[in-house]
Amino acid sequence: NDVRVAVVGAGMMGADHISRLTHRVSGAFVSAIVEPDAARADAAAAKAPGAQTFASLEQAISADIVDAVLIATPGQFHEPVILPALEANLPILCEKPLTQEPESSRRVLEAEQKLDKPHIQVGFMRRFDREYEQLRELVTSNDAGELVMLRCVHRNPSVPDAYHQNMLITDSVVHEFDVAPWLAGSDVTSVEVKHPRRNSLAPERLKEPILVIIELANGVLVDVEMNVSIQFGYQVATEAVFEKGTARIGQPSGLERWQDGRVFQREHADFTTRFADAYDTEVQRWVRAVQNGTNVDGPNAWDGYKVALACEAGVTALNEGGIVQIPHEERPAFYA
Ligand code: ISE
Repeated sequence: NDVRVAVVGAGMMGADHISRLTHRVSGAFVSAIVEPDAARADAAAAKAPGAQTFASLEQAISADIVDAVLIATPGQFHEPVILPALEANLPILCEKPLTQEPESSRRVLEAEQKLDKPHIQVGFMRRFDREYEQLRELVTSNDAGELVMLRCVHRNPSVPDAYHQNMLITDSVVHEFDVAPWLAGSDVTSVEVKHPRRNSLAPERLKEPILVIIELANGVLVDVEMNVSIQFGYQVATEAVFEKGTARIGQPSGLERWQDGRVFQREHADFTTRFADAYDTEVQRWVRAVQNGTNVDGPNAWDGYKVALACEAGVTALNEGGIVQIPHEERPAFYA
């Protein structure tokens, strides 16, 4: 049977997932759109045949039309939606981050562990990007020797008005806090933030770009240039340094054009196109996992909690300076 998905939040990411579930993912459809902004809810429902709109998830659950929940609200609104979904025993795909602080993530873990198995997958879509997968295979194979460093650039052309300074960490570097340990097979142990000259084109409230230095338990060092006012386009790229060579992912691809004394190629404008295939794969695999009862096929709530710990250290490093350590925590058997 097709999975009846309630999508919570019909903003940029919610609308993108509604379109994906309606047109590109098989085995599921959008049965409910939960969105307090009625105009936005109606606009989204018009594009998803069979979807009803609700002001709260509880109402959609009471209508008995929900098998699984996809949460695409901003991070600070995740916990109040996750908890009733868990209470109703529903599988959840929660957009990143799980929650914004370790404390609320711990409440989520506690509620989830009352169930028979993990129900939450966290939407770290980079793990489903073909090139990230290839890089991970290269690390695991040891073909180029041991991994030594990851040099990451994470560049946005601009950010919305609601984006504030700490979001450089909690909304953006959050991705590197998930994907770097996944690539390297080792946990984050410390975070440091350096400030280069400020980009005068950044909104007044932001002091950026920043350079984030992340240490992993196995000695791999990760540096992230986090830049959200770089104007030219959306770019997420990594150079991996190994003992016997290097590898790069995230380079521009497609048509190259030579004209008027210049060579050029198109760059992405935002993450919905840069990671379109990764999102498709992520949601399709999640739907399959819901159908076969495993619920999760990707990063789980424990991974989300670890990222929340790294973000907390990252925010301290951003605002207070210094190298901020992250204490090790053992993964519970429930999340093995
Ligand atoms: C946004 O929320 C994302 O998740 C994007 O992947 C990231 O590049 C951007 O900086 C965030 O604001």
